[in-house]
Formats: sequence, C-alpha cells, structure tokens
Amino acid sequence: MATTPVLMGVVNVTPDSFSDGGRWLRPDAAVAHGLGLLADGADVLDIGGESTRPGATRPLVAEELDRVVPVIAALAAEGATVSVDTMRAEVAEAAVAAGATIVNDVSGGLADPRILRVVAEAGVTYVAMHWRAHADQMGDLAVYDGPGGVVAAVRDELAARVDAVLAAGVAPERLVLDPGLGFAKLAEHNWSLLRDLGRLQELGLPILVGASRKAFLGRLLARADGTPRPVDRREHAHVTVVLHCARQGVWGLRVHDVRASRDALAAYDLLHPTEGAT
Ligand code: PMM
Repeated sequence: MATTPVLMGVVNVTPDSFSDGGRWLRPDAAVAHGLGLLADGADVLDIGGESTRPGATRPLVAEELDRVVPVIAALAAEGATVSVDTMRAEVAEAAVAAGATIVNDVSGGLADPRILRVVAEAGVTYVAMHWRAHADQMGDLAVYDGPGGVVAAVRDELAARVDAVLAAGVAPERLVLDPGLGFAKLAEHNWSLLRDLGRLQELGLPILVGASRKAFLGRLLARADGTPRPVDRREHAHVTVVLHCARQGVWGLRVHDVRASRDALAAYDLLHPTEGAT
C-alpha cells in the first residue's frame, strides 16, 4: 500500500538555475522562500548552490559554501528538515554541520566520491541520482541504445551506484534513488522512465522524482511553432506527473510549487483511500 509521497521544496540559491535562477540568491530571500514552502506544506527543503542547467559552469567551492550554509543553518534552526543539493564532499560536510539531514547528490557519488564517506560517517540520508556527466557535457551522453533502452540503462547504472554507496558504509535504509529526469536525457527518455518507474523500484529502494518545471514539460506544451511553454506555465502538466508518481508509490517528489502538489495530493488521497494516506 502506497503512502503519500514526501514533498521536497526546492530552494535554489543560484544566479542561473533554469527554473528560478537569481530569485533567492540573497540569504534572507532564500530563507523567506523556504519558510513560504514550509507554510505551503513542504516536508523537506532542498537547498542548492550549484545550477545544473544544461551547459552551466560550476561555482567555486567557496561560492557554493557561501550560498548554502547560512540558508541551511537558518532553516534548520526554524525546525525544517533540510536537504543539501550538492555534488561536493566539502559542501555536504559543512551542510550537515549546519543542520542538513539529507544529502541530495545529483551525481550519485561520481563527481566527488569522498561524499559517500562523509554521508556514511554523518549517518544522514543520501539521495543518489542517475547522472553521467557535468552539465557542460551531459547533452552528448543522452544515448541509450542498449537492450531495454533508457529504463534498463538507468536501472543498471543506478544499481552500480547502490553498490558503491553501500560499500562506502551508507546504511541501506538511508538510501534513496532518483532517475535524474533531464540529466543526459531527452524528453522521450524522461517519459519512458516515468512510465516504467516500477522497473527502478525493483532495486528495492525508495524513489525520488524531480520533474518540476523541466524542459520536457515545456516541450510537451509547446506552441505550434515549437516554442516551448515558459517555465512558470508548466504546472498543470507537472501536477499530473506528480499524481502518476504517487500512484506508482514513489517515496518523494522534488517540486518548486509545493502548494500545487500538496493540494493535488490531498484530493488524490481522498479519491484513492486504499492506496493513500499514512
Ligand atoms: N533536478 C535538479 C536539481 N537537483 N535533484 C534530484 N534529486 N533530482 C532532480 O531531478 C534534480 C535535483 C534540476 O532542477 P532545478 O534547477 O529546477 O533545481
């Protein structure tokens, strides 16, 4: 029996994230945004200081630390459950010291393998996302022509990360997997992964999905001339993805508009009581 997914509200403390870059760059603006997401019903706040938009260049470690640590400290002090969205061991370490209890690593430990030891030693939850390369190279790697296509490839590549994460000493009950929608993936790959979430769940671990505001939704809703629907006008399609994921029994959803997903899940839980609420 499925339970209502955890809603992870996104706080991007970056100048250039594709969905909300620059809006919450000042610490006080980021903290206020996080508090607003909590009021809207977020279970977790995911604080990130590095944009992973296709083609993005990486911030210096010091810049990333300056962006996220004060925001994490302030939101953890308010009682929020805080996740840090980072690929760097040094940032994960500082974030945990500031109060983060989840490390959300879009590289699944590939970008900076020491992050796995940091997570193991801290005893925090680890989200390992499917990833092939940094943002400046991932576009060339959206190729899945082996048997079973994208779903088999993502499952097998995630299974290899699970082995590495567990070998580093992270407890299995602290591990969450994520298919990494939009990371080295074309729109058709994202839709295939969403349709076949059950294949990823065969790995026996909770699944987090981040579809919110992504380009594949903009393409789905494009104008007749091919112009993608702007980032802030993709929410109806996204909420449908959210309900689909809830039906598949995902553990969590990483979303920008917490209120929209929370409201939709409230109605969904009443309509599907046998699958629903905890
Ligand atoms: N997507 C983005 C950033 N972090 N983390 C996880 N676990 N899963 C995702 O799909 C994911 C992520 C990129 O989106 P954003 O720029 O809107 O934050």
